[in-house]
Amino acid sequence: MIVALSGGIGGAKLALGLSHLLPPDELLVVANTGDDFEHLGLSISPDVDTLTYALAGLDNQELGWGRRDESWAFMEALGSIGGETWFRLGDRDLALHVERTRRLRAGETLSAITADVARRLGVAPCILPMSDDPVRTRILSEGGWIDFQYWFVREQTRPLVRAIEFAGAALARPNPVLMAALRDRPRAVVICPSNPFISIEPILALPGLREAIAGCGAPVIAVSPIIAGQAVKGPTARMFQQAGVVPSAAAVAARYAGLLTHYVMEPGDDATGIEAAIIYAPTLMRGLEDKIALARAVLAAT
Ligand code: FO1
Repeated sequence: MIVALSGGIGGAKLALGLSHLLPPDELLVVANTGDDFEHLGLSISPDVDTLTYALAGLDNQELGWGRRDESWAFMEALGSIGGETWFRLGDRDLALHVERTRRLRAGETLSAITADVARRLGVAPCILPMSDDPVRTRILSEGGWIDFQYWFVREQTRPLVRAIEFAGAALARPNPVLMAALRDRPRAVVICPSNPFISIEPILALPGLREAIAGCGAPVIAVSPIIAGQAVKGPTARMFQQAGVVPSAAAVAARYAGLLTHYVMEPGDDATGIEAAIIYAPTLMRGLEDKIALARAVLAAT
């Protein structure tokens, strides 16, 4: 079993590559749920959905989130009556949100709903929320603590990040399916090229998870989301700068200190100080071929 820890866009790309090389029952993709929130009365799970849509071939590649061939009648109608439109839910995406919210309220777990939706959309590998208990990433900026999506989407990541917390993580139970997979000695644990601060560290903050990964006896292979000091997408590089650290592949590896056996990074990037076997491979994933090639480089270390 390959256990892949993932946030949204970058992680979903590698997960798709891995899904082309592995039998479905040998890939477990663990989704960050720290980005989840309640909005317009709906339960939103962005990273779970980005993974689901990507593995179903339904993802919106321009936006990097939501569904392809989307229409926005609901948002337009909502705006016309004065509703909140800063967080955009497309009409087709809305169906998933309405249905997930209904099922959660009826007492089903996020894991069960995610698995059922994925199956209905034709996704074969398992997409697993990191926990069925609520964990909420919160950002401390000049104005105080705000919920992640308010910082990420409404404020467009502009407020300076002073601290990050994963509210609820200390009491959340890591997904038992994930813990069982780690106990069963997986073929490898893959840390996808996602933002370490806000996509991977909420997963690693779950009680016992770091220890379970470090002790699982398998290679732990991270892929750098930084190329030549720049993030492929999103605020990763700026978050390092705000923490007083020069953004680099090595700076990302340092966030995973003590966990990694292998580190996949862009040819030409500086590996000085990284305590893991270095695998140089192209990490920019434009088309499907790039995603599969990177997945192949990752699996070659196992
Ligand atoms: N990101 C945006 O930048 N703007 C949006 O309006 C937005 C809506 C949205 C709706 C559903 C969903 O699953 C994701 C959505 N995202 C949006 C992406 C999301 O905020 C982030 O990409 C992740 O939380 C970070 O991984």
